[in-house]
Order: sequence, then C-alpha cells, then structure tokens
Amino acid sequence: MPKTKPKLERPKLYKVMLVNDDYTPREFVVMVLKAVFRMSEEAASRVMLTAHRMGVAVVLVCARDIAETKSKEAIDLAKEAGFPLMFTTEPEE
Ligand code: TYC
Repeated sequence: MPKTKPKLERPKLYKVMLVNDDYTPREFVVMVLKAVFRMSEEAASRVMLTAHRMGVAVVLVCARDIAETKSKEAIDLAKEAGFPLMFTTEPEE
C-alpha cells in the first residue's frame, strides 16, 4: 500500500502594507516604521518613499497574528498623534 504522507499545510503569510496619505509627515512615517517594525533609518525611508510615490508599499511579510498586531500598533501610534496614517494586512498569494 502506498504510504500516504500527511500533508502539513504551511500557514499562509500576510503582507503588511503602508498606505500613502497627504497629511502624515514623512518623518513621522519613518519614526513609526522604525519603532514598530524595527527597521533601520535607511529601510524605513525607502519604504516610506515607495508608499509616497506608488500609493502603497510592502512593510513586512509574516504570520497573520503578527501582521495584525503590528499594523494595529502602528495605526494607534498615528491616531494618538492625530495623523490618518494607515496600514493594511492582506494574505500573500
Ligand atoms: N505623503 C506624505 C507627505 O507628503 C508622506 C507619507 C508617506 C505619508 C508615506 C504616508 O504611507 C505614507 N507628507
């Protein structure tokens, strides 16, 4: 009898996306990326500029719970400071 290997589904990965807006200062976006996503100044500036120019940028690809927790943390920081900065999460194809 052929051995049936139990298929272990790999958990789906999620993307955290940074969304551009017209009001949040660039420096604030960079600060949030560094504080919440532990990015270097250079990486944070690059991602911020990509979102600024293209409308959105991928910040992180990770497990769903981490993606959701981190994007909420980042949105909350912006809310406290009175900025409309937005992060979204979506499953990777
Ligand atoms: N567009 C903003 C500005 O010109 C800066 C910004 C960049 C805001 C990226 C959000 O995801 C963002 N002040």
